[in-house]
Amino acid sequence: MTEPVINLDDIPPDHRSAYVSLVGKPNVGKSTLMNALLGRKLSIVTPKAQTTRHRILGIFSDETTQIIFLDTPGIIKPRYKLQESMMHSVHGAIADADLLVFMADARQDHPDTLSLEQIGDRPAILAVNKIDLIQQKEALPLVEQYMELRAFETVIPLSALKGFNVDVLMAEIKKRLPLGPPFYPKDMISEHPERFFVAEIIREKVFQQYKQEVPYSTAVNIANYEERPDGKDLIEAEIVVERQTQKGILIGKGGRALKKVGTAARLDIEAFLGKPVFLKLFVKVRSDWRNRDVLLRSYGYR
Ligand SMILES: Nc1nc2c(ncn2[C@@H]2O[C@H](COP(=O)(O)OP(=O)(O)O)[C@@H](O)[C@H]2O)c(=O)[nH]1
Ligand SMILES: [Mg+2]
Repeated sequence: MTEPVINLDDIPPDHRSAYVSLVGKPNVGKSTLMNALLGRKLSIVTPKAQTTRHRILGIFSDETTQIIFLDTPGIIKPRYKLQESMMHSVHGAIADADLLVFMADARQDHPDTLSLEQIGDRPAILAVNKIDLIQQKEALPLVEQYMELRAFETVIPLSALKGFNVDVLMAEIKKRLPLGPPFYPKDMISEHPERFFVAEIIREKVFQQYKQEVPYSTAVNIANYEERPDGKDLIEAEIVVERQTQKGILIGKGGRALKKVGTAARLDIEAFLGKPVFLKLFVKVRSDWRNRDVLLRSYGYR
C-alpha cells in the first residue's frame, strides 16, 4: 500500500479527530456496532464468541471530524498463545484510545468486572447493547451496578443490530473529540490491505458453517493474490487447521462443505471488492499453530 497523503491546507481549523476503541467481553456486539457506526461491513460478525482476533481499524470521516474506530477481540483470560496475542491487541487499543465505548449486553445480571479492570480509569461511554431483546427498564439494575463501580461519560441503551440509538452514540462521541487534524486521508476506510479483509471473510464463513472447536482451530492465510487487469483476480487461500480430523470436517463428503464455504466467501469478497474474483481454497494441517510463535506471526497475529 502507498503511504497516505494528507493535504493539511484543506483542513478547517475547528477539525476534530480521535481514536475510539470498542471494548467488552466476547459476543456483546462490538463488531456489529463498528459496522453500524461506519455504515458498512468491515468487521466479521458471527453468533460465536471470540470471532475477532485482531484489532480492526475502521475510519469515519466527514467535513469536520475523523474518528478512528478500533474493534477489538473480546476480553477474556487467555488460555493459549493466540489468545494472549488477542489480549495484547486489546491492551494496545485501550492504551491508544482517546475515548472508549465499553459495551455490555443488556441481558447480563452482573457487570463484567474482568473488562472493567482492563480499562482502568480511561474515559468511557457505557453502551448497553441488545436492548431490542428486553424492555429498556429491565436493564436499569445492571446500569446501576456499573455506575457504582466507576464513572462513565454517559450511558446509552442501544441495538447495534437494529440500528437503534447508534446515531445518539455517534453524537455523544462527536461531542467528546479533541481538536486535531485527520490521521488518514478522508476517503480511506481502513488501513488494512484488501487481502486482510478477504482472509477475514473466509474466516467468517468457517465460523458460521462449522461447530465446536473447528472455527477456533482455524486460521486463513492468503497464499497468492494476483490482480489481473483483463480477467478475474485470482485469490488462493489456505485454511489452516490443527489436526487431520479437522481437515476432514472442513472438506466434508465429496468436498461439499468446503465448496459451500468457497461460494459464500466468494460472493462476499466480490461484494466487498466490487469486482468478480476466482477463489481457490486449500486446507492445510499445522499442528498446534495456535501455540507456535512462528506460525502465529506468519498468519498475521502479533
Ligand atoms: N439481538 C441483537 N443481537 C445482536 C446485537 N448486536 C450484535 N448482536 C448479535 O450478537 C452476536 C455477536 O455479535 P458480534 O458483533 O460478533 O460480537 P463481538 O464478539 O462483541 O464482536 C451476533 O450474532 C450478532 O448478530 C443487537 O443489538 N441485538
Ligand atoms: Mg467481534
